[in-house]
Amino acid sequence: MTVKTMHTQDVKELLEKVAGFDQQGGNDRYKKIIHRLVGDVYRLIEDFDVTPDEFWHAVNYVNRLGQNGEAPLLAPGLGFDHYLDIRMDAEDAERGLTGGTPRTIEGPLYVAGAPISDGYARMDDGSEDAETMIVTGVVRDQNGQPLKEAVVDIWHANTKGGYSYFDTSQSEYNLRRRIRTDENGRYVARSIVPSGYGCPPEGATQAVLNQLGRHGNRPAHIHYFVSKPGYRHLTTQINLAGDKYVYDDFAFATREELVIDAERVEDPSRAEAYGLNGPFTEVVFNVDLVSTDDATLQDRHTRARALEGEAG
Ligand code: MBD
Ligand code: FE
Repeated sequence: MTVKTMHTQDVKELLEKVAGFDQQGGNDRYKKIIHRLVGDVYRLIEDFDVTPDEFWHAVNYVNRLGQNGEAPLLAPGLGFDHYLDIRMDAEDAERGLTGGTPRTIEGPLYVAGAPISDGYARMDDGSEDAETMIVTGVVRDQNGQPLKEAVVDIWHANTKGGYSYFDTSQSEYNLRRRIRTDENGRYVARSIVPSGYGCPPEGATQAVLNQLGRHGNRPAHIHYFVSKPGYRHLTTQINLAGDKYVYDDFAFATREELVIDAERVEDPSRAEAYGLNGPFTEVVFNVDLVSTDDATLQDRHTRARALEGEAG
């Protein structure tokens, strides 16, 4: 059927009441956004002739998405996180805040309050028999000068693509550390080479991706928050070159400057320099921060994160 009712006075009045336009209380911006959002969905129902069966299926889907805690996983799959990055890049350009290491999405799996140390940290708890990885680099300003005491907050998955805290089989803060750069701006992390991430196959996010003919995989990657007072907070990630999903990430986080070669090192003297006694994989990622006086740009955005405001 092709009935059209959106233009009627009934629907117009319904939408205005839904959005609280006839009420004194509440929040004006909120009202306008709800009016637009609900109106757009009504219009979608009309334009696609959505049946009641389809509508209630969708309502039930939203319920299941929340029950699984997957709303922040569906968001990057639908490109929202990357879209916000595109907007922030454009805003930075408008402010003249150009250059520096590019941002990319945070993702849903950060946990606040990881152990912090100076210069060096071992990130893995030794429980996995995995390739040792050294991740190292220098944090610099726009002129290439090293920045000491920048905080490099790193998190990544284990060899099964799982993240500690969310994967309760892992120890507390496994593969999560904060490292303050040394006098020379350097950080060194000893860890294990991560695997890529795949959305839970039976989950609500993968259910949508299946309908779109898409997979739910991410390449092997390492997340970074890098900050220092006086500089723009950087949220980014690196992808390990060669992974089959590097240019086919379901979360759209890949950027060319953030695809990093992982080098297999067999030279014993280079192993020894890191206190290792066998071959390892070395990943070098230097980070360039952009200076700003704007305090609001120096911290990560507020969002609900595990243990935010609880742990040290
Ligand atoms: C991840 O590890 C991730 O980084 C994102 C963006 C989404 C799902 C899992
Ligand atoms: Fe991730």
